Amino acid sequence: MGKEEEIRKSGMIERTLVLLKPDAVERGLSGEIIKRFEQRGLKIIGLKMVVPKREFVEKHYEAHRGKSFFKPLVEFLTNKPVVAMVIEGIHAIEIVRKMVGPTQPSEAPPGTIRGDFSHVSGAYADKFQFVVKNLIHASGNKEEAEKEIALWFKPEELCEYKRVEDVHIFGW
Ligand code: FUP
Repeated sequence: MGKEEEIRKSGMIERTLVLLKPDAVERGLSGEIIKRFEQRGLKIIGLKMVVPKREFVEKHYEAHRGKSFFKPLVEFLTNKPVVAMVIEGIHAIEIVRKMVGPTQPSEAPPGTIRGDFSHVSGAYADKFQFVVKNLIHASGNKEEAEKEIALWFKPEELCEYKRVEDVHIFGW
């Protein structure tokens, strides 16, 4: 077995789904956010802009069905531009979540994507029945990542290629 094959078999090279939600796209932040993942050395292996239909958004957020924010949340993503991507890297699921920051932007530390580009609080959103506009979605764990990648991307939409950093990841 080659070294890369052995490393991939360990499960440490993960894939995660990231969505730049309509507030990120409409604020022109897509490039800035994508840049952060690229400069961290994470590999973008799938990337597209989509305008999802209601049923599709409901499927994505199925786990939140029945919660008070479900309807405004689904509404917010329905028929609006979303940039979807699949990111690959060592422990990518946890690393991307750390880069994204906590759900409530008001709690998100500077340096995180939510903490640098948004500030709305959960209390504010709840009081006026808004969805918390926090720019970005990232899969929470391996099971979620697998399900979400399969929902948003066909296998042939994912590209395998080498980044120059791969020599440091799979080599030496
Ligand atoms: P996250 O994993 O950080 O994206 O957050 P969740 O999966 O818990 O929530 C999904 C989305 O629902 C959030 F991005 C914003 C919205 N939400 C609210 O509007 N109000 C809440 O109290 C919780 C979540």
